[in-house]
Amino acid sequence: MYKLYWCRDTGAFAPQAIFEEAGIAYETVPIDTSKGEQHQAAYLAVNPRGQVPALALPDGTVMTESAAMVLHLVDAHPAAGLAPAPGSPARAVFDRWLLYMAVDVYSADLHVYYPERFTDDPAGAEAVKRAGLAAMDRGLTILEDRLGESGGPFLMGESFSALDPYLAMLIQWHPAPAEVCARHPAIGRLCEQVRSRPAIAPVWDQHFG
Ligand SMILES: N[C@@H](CCC(=O)N[C@@H](CS)C(=O)NCC(=O)O)C(=O)O
Repeated sequence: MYKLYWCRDTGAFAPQAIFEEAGIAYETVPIDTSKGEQHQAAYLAVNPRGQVPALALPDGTVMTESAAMVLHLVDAHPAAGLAPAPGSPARAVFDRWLLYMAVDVYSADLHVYYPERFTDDPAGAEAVKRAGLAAMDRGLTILEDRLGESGGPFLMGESFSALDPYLAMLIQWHPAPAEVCARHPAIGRLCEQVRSRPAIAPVWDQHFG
């Protein structure tokens, strides 16, 4: 069985949303980041970077990186229909937006959450945070434009995919998610669609409720 090293309000939401949507059996191993458990030896043996999530596959292989987990799970469980077929042009589009969100927007958010990690000048932390927020806002504008181009309501157009919970998760980490949704109505509609999906709603409450 899959084993998801888990904490509420973290990137563990992305693989967990896939497990629930696809009806895949998994167990969670709680790692309380508010207590610093991600930096304790037992967890560092799983993920030396001290970040949540981590995912142990049924054969024991351990993965880190939420976007890599998404790619692995959608390919390992194609019947769930959460991504276009590998190698197809639509899949290139899917990969593009998943990587954009993980590399650009998730990273920008980490600058907002942990500004002191990105400067050796204690007086510079506020500036790092502002720059992270500005980068996040630029990224969200690009994603709103993508929803316009796809025709929505989802990042892949009419089809819900594993991209959509990933974007909705990033929005919840913005310091002002309601303002983001008001400023970017297509993103607001997408968040509502994700939040209200029967399989995802309980996971949403666990993480963001
Ligand atoms: N690139 C990683 C980032 C993981 C990450 O930064 N996780 C945050 C929670 S969302 C974390 O573990 N924070 C605790 C810490 O860094 O000390 C991924 O996509 O999985």
